Amino acid sequence: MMKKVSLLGVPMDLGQARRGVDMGPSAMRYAGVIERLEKLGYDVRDYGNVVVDERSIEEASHENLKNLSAVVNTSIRIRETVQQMIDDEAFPLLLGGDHSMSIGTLAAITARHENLGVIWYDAHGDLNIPSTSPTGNIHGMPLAVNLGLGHELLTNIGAKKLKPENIVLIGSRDLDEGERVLIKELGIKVFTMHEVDMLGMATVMEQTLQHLAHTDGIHLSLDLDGLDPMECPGVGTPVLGGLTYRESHLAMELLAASGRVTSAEFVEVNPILDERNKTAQVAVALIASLFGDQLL
Ligand code: Z70
Ligand code: MN
Ligand code: MN
Ligand code: MN
Repeated sequence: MMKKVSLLGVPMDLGQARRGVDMGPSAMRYAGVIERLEKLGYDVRDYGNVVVDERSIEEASHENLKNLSAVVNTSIRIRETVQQMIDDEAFPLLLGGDHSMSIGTLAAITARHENLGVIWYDAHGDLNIPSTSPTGNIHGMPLAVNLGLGHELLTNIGAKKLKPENIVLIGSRDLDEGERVLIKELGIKVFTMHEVDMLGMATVMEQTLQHLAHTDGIHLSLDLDGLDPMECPGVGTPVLGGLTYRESHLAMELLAASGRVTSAEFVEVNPILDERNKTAQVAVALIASLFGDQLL
């Protein structure tokens, strides 16, 4: 892995209804993310927080897309900053913020790769389009947007699209009907909780890396609600039966050992719903493992 890490906070809460997830980046900073990375020998450049548009009441739900223009404007700013990080040859690490931020992150990263791979570590598929979304929440749509599906104001943010065969979902356990149809139609690789239980995390990661062996870099998009709410209560949409802290550490360690991950984002930390910053602490511990921290 590169020795230069660039950090960007995305205090974004526009992609879903619950307030507080905009404080996620502060919570992870407070939990010592920069210190952990520096201790591991990385040169950390902190870009601070991206400017996030205010919610406006007029456009509360335009075509089943809540806060559409605010998300679009913010995504473009995220894209611009991540492009700078890549030009600077640093590893982009983003802290969120709700998962709609991935629209901007991936817009920048896919453009700079021929064949980007993506690991979506999440209880959800985030593969809704406006016509299938049960909520109109854009944080349920970013992966679809990056496949080129959805409102064109969103799909136009990135010039290049992800390839369905370059995506692996891990930890899925709350998929909407439209998302299931899309997963089958596009043949996206998914390790639901059923597969994680059957195979064990070591095999899941081995098969994930095999599936993405042909890609020229891997982006890890880790939604903290992929973990079990017992260990990560500070998320907006907790779903029972999630990945454990230990499984997630193992996943990060195996990714670190592979040397294949070229960018990452840790999202959906909501300190208001958390217990003593536990979820942010888990996020920072997982970040340390992803960057090569070892037990011995
Ligand atoms: C649901 C929807 C979602 C994240 C929840 C939930 C989506 N499928 N995404 N938390 N990160 O509203 O589309
Ligand atoms: Mn998500
Ligand atoms: Mn989720
Ligand atoms: Mn959520």
